[in-house]
Amino acid sequence: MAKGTSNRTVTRGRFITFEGGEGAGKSTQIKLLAERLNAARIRTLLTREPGGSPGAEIMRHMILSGIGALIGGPEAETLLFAAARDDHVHTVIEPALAQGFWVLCDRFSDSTRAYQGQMGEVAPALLNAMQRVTIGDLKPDLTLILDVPVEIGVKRAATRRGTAAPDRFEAESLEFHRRLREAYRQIAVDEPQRCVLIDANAKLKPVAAKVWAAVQQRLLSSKLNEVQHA
Ligand code: Z5A
Repeated sequence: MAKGTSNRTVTRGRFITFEGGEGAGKSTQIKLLAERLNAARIRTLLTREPGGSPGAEIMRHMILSGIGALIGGPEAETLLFAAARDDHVHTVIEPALAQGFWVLCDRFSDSTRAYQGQMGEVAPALLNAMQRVTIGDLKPDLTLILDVPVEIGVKRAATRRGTAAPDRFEAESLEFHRRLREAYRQIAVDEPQRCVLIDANAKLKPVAAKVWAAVQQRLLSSKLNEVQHA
């Protein structure tokens, strides 16, 4: 072995995604989880979609301006989200996981399923093809779906936005957000091994406690085993 190099193998990190409708508290809770994991000496990378890499952040501005919906409807938006995700996965998420970081991502492929698939009625064939190209076999180890009544989520988001104009998705109707909530709840029912539905209609601390309990139960018990057997 060359001088200065180590034969220590790096255990691949875990991939956790946060999903849910508008104002559910994803961005707030993901930061709290990162703090808790860091305190437990687990190296984390906090990222988001659309965006998360320099190239994808440029695309984020385009997408949220509504240009995709304007030029080609939900199919065009699907292609834009896919292009941003491809860059994000290959330049940020995969390298970080390989280096042992736990990657926490604010929205990921379930958002495409819910927004473009269920709400935009984009054909499953297109969604599946885009998924194959962008993420291949990459699958979150855990997806936390934050669930709040639509009126509450929309109100929280409006308070946060203040006097700024709503973006492409924030401007949708209450009925849109109701159907979106159902789409997410269905994902949780369809994939119970990967997803945990979190009742996020509570103050910050109780929601954070539920998030932490899910992470401990689903991922940290096996991590402790790894440490004990190392
Ligand atoms: N999109 C898509 O269509 N397809 C895709 O594949 C992907 C995304 C990846 C990105 O929006 C949009 O892109 C998104 C879906 C679409 N559309 N929408 N809407 P974004 O990144 O700009 O924002 P977001 O992800 O939608 O965030 P959000 O839903 O609006 O918010 P949140 O992250 O869930 O909530 P928050 O920012 O943590 O909290 C909102 C406010 O509530 C804030 O002032 C907090 O202080 C407050 N808050 C949070 N928790 C609580 C509790 N527990 N009690 C009281 N107040 C709280």
